[in-house]
Amino acid sequence: MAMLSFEAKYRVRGGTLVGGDLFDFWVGPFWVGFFGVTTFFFSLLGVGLILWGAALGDTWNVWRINIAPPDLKYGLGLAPLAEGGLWQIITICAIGAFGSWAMREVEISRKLGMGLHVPVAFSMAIFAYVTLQVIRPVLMGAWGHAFPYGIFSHLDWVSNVGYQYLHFHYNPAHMIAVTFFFTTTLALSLHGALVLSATNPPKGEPVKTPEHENAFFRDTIGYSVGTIGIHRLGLFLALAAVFWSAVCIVISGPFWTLGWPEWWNWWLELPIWR
Ligand code: 07D
Ligand code: 07D
Ligand code: U10
Repeated sequence: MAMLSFEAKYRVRGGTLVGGDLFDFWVGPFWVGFFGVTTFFFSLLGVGLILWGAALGDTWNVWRINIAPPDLKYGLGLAPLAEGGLWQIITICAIGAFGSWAMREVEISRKLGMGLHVPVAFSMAIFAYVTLQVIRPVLMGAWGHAFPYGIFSHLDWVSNVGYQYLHFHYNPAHMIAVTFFFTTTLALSLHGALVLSATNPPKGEPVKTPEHENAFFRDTIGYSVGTIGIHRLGLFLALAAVFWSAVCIVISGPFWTLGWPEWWNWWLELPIWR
């Protein structure tokens, strides 16, 4: 495996939280670490169990493979392997693998003397997943409320749960989440376009600087958030999108059981209309 010229400088020991020097080595381009081993273990076991679940099912069509959570009658108990038990162990493996991956990012950040922004960001995705698969089902009293593992089947779950609340677009936290997702893509496209426009001037012209970038937005909208600011904003927008997603689903069921359009009755019931 060829090493990039600068890699040797950064391939130094240290930064580990668990295992000391024991797992402090590289395999090809990948740094291993204690949490690399646990990621590897949980991923392999999880994928193996998914294959087992697929073998028990009635299709090898990748779009239609489905490993469902236990029936609601099992509540928060353990289910037989073929009736949701596999789903339960796969979920443990998934949380183990995602958590290990985040911890591996922490160790690598420490090794390189960097901030923990990347693992913090990934933790927000894990939080959304745990909200869907653990927090909400526990609040509702059954693992059967979680989503199934399958490409089309998880889409069916989203649609069915959406329609259980009549019109999920009326969920106010879903509105906030969707707006943050849209704003994230707007911000990234503006940033990508601005940087490329500054670094790719017409032939013969010098490459432009952040001063030009600032000036472009000051001329256009009267304000520039700045070169570090746009990255802070991007991270905030993306994390807020996922945070509000978790909120929108955890309130559906545990805290609001009617259709979401009815939530807006508070508006009609304001005393000012009386
Ligand atoms: C581009 C980084 C790479 C990651 C990829 C995903 C697997 C699954 C497993 C066959 C942006 C790898 C996929 C390992 C294979 C089996 C058992 C990330 C990038 C390429 N979804 N979802 C997809 C997951 C949920 C929803 C695609 C995962 C919720 C809708 C892919 C999770 C809800 C649509 C996928 C998860 C939901 C999708 C593309 C976990 C609300 C689509 C994902 C662990 C969040 C789209 C057929 C992508 C699609 C799609 C994976 C959860 C809704 C299969 C791993 C329950 C509406 N989801 N999803 O690019 O085409 O992500 O579906 O939580 O339209 Mg989903
Ligand atoms: C959960 C993914 C976590 C992933 C992890 C990593 C691997 C490794 C390996 C590639 C959260 C996995 C990694 C497996 C891969 C390799 C090597 C991310 C997660 C940890 N909706 N809706 C959302 C929109 C409607 C409904 C969120 C839009 C309908 C329900 C987002 C529309 C109805 C739920 C969103 C729309 C409905 C949601 C999803 C438009 C259906 C949820 C993003 C334009 C009839 C879900 C927490 C997210 C949610 C959710 C957007 C329409 C129902 C805000 C834009 C009206 C039931 N919807 N939706 O959460 O909040 O990502 O989940 O119509 O549960 Mg919605
Ligand atoms: C950004 C940026 C920026 C950059 C950038 C980027 C953001 C300005 C400077 C980065 C962005 C990009 C490159 C753009 C593209 C990225 C995306 C679109 C995001 C999505 C990414 C993907 C889809 C790629 C996903 C790929 C992955 C996750 C890699 C897959 C990895 C593996 C299969 C290996 C994982 C490694 C592990 C688990 C750790 C180490 C393990 C090994 C090496 C394996 C060997 C194992 C061992 C030695 C341990 C032994 C294991 C044991 C004993 C357990 C076994 C147990 C059993 C029971 C078997 O802003 O700046 O530029 O570039």
